Amino acid sequence: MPAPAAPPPADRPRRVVLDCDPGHDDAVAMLLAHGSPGVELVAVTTVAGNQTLEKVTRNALAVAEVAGIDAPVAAGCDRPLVRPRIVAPDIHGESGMDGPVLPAPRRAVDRRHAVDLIVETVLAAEPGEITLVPTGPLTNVAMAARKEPRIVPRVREVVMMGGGYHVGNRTPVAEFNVLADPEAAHVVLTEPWPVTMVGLDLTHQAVATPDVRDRVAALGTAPARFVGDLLDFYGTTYRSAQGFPHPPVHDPCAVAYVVDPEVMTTRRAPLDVELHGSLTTGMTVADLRGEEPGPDACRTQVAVTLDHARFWDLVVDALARLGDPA
Ligand SMILES: [Ca+2]
Repeated sequence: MPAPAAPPPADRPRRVVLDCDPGHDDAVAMLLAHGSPGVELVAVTTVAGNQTLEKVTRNALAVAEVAGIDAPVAAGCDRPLVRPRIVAPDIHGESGMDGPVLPAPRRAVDRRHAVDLIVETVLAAEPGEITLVPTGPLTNVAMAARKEPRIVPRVREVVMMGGGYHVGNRTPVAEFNVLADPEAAHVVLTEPWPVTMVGLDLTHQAVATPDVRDRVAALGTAPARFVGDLLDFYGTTYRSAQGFPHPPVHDPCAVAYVVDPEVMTTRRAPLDVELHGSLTTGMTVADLRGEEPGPDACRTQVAVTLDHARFWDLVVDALARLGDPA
């Protein structure tokens, strides 16, 4: 197994490609990445997931408009590698991002396919410079690794929102992003790059409590109002569809780990995904037996415990920094 590439100097922003399916929580992830001084959002790529590729790409462009994001937005795979497409209107609505009025994007989607943009971005950067943050099904990232294997040792790490080692949401044991394309998740988890799986065990701690909602509302800016409108809709569907009193805001947790690794604890564990179960397809399986392996023995880890206050401080601070870009 090749050694992970040397990390870039700590004083340089972490360069991130966000591969997403907006998606209410994907939108917050985009805003957190763009508003965090420690991160440079170099590209946004989209993948079919919460809704069709056409809808989630439109949503990504709308979020870019709200936040003044100039990074290219490229559309990727419109379906999983092997299985029929599933979408999540029960949580995200017919548009994939129901709730706020979406601004008409003034800019066009990038002409490149998302998979090509990921490959080009990683190959153009120094080894160890680019971090991939997938917050949707893993189709694009798996395709990129298969299309151009030279990216694998050049990626600093993959920090994915998906899976869970004790719990599912779409089924009792499977999380939506992994269940939507488990073969792609298998590729991503078994390539020899470092992977941090920010799964439901962690993200179910990232609930948008009323005090958080008040802090966002108090900012009074257009991006903050946009987030408030997102959380209004998302909170309602999460209550009715999943029985949560306050909604867990999954995707920005993965970005938060890149911004500030101290925001959560992690544990190293071998990881893979079930592809053949009659009850358990899409279940991510972490081997948590025995002593925690060291980084040389195991390049995958799972996120365990979130510092709730520190996480929401990162989100609110990022939103405050965005101001009113429109
Ligand atoms: Ca997502």
